Amino acid sequence: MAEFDGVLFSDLHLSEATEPLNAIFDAFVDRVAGTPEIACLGDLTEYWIGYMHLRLPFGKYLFDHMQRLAKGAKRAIFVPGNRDFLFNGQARKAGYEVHANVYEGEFCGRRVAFEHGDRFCTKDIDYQKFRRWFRKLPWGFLQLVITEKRGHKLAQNLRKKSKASVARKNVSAFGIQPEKVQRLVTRGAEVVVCGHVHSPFSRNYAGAKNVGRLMVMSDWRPDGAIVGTVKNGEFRLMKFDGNDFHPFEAPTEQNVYAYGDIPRQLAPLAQAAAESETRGHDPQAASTT
Ligand SMILES: [Mn+2]
Repeated sequence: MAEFDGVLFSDLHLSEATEPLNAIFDAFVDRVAGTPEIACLGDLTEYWIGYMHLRLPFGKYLFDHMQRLAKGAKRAIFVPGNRDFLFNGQARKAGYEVHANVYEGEFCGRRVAFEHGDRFCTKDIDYQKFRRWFRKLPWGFLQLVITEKRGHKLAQNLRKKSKASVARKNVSAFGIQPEKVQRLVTRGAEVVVCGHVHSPFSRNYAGAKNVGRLMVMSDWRPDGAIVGTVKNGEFRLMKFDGNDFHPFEAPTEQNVYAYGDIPRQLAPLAQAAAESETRGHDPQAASTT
């Protein structure tokens, strides 16, 4: 019997160059294949150029793993991030129901809303503009006319630019803002799960008449990932370290998340350090925060 009733994960950022993470993903798939309900909430890959990616050994590897997870499940959900929404077609083929922005519905017997999380970061204006522009491009057409080689090059260049902007981010200005989470809770979500900000935390948000819990998963790192698990209707953030699932005491506020588990008392220090580093390197960031 499966260890959990449901499993959720996001922000793996896998590529052929991320061997330690791919090894953790191998172990993860071995461990959770057969789980009845599965949800991948985006940024599965560092970048994805569409069906042509399947010609690479890495593309095939990824597709096979995702398919194995979906095959063992009665419900498999894929909500893409900005790096992998061109995977949507492949996700459908692999057995996932694809929700472009949000899945609102039932999961493991609870009313849930699952998103990648970028739409919650409403103060991140540059990113929101980029997202709208990027998603509106005629990708179906571009995939037909751009050669495979040019596709990889183009996607890699876009990634380099976006990495530079991620390095500048600080939590208060670019993190999750409450309004859109509250709206989902008002519409009935008991549990809201997302990724995107790479900083795991969990807290309650009040809707009109009800309260819902937001759970934010981490990105994948060489020491493991904070993922979501469900057992008997109870959603939990847990750490998968490449072997086992461990309890994870999630902070209640969004913070900078360093390698390993940061004890709660140290989290504000980690944030202050990250922010002063940002200010030191980027005079523009100092003037806007
Ligand atoms: Mn991500």
